[in-house]
Amino acid sequence: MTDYSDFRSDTVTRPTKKMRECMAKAVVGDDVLGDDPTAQELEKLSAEIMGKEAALFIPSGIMGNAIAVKIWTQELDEVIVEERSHIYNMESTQMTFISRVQPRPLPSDRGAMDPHVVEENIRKPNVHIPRTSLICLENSHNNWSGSVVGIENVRSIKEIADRHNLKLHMDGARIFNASHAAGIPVKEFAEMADSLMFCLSKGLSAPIGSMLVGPKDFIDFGRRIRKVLGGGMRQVGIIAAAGIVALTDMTERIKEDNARAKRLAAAIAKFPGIVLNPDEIDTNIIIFDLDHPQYGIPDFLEKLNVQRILALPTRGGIRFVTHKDVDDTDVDKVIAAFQSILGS
Ligand code: TLP
Repeated sequence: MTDYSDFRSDTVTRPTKKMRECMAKAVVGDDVLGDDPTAQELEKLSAEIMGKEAALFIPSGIMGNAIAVKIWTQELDEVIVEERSHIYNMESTQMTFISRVQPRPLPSDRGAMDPHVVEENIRKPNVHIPRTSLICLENSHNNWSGSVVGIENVRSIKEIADRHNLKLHMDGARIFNASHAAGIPVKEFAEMADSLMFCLSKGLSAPIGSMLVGPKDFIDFGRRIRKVLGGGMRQVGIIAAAGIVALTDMTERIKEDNARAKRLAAAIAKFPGIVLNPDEIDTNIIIFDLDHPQYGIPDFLEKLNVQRILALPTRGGIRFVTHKDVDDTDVDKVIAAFQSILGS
């Protein structure tokens, strides 16, 4: 794959040299027994960065979201989710499978649900219907082409949640992308959420892992649920060491991914058959549709593949994601490929 320009996802990023060095040197212990100092350091650092009481290192983003739903809900409950959200569409119904609760998907303006609509959809207590207990938001929003859900929208929804005694969980898989784009510290987004999950394994380039942050009793219970789900990892400091480098060295670099996506979007939007508004690209994800007499999405992806460019078919068309392991040369290669396939 080395000669490919791989824009399928920021999950393809490889660990940095420093990550590998720190992994090799990591002091480890049995984390399930509570004595891996490196995992504990990563959890402490994550909690500090997000301004929360505690944090839990989890193997994947989905497990973090699943633990949060499990803790904040009871069977027979309902969870308000945005209709294109990852938690609703791309987590193989973890919510119903693990927590036995029902999602209530709501429409949005590029990921931002109307607070009034959210409030209208909170169920009134009644024996026939589920109880609403949780609202989930996603920031940045993957399936809305990496859009940022603005802090004012998040704040309004949090106020509603508080007024109705509901919890708010944020899927912040790419919260650092959202934070840079909005010019708002991650802490401010986290403050609006009772719990937040963010990924180390995406733009931050760690090989594995995500973090769940929230109140101490929530995280203590989360640790038990992680174990039950098979996520108790033993000498996990080896991986946590890379996570520490991700948080200390890699968060500022995320700006470059956002900027590169804007440049790429502006260039490819000009080609005939590309349905894309480049002004809507806030962060590192570009989703565009194809309206071309000659090519459907599979043919177009195949043409790109021949030129050693990888992208993903997704809801709404084709997805390109910028990240550490694609640079300006890769972006130029994509623009040249579009030129050769589509003309001008
Ligand atoms: N997203 C992956 C795929 O599932 C599509 C990707 O390549 O973008 N929340 C959001 C918003 C995500 O985008 C993802 C991963 C997750 C949660 C789940 O993270 P993992 O893959 O670590 O379980």
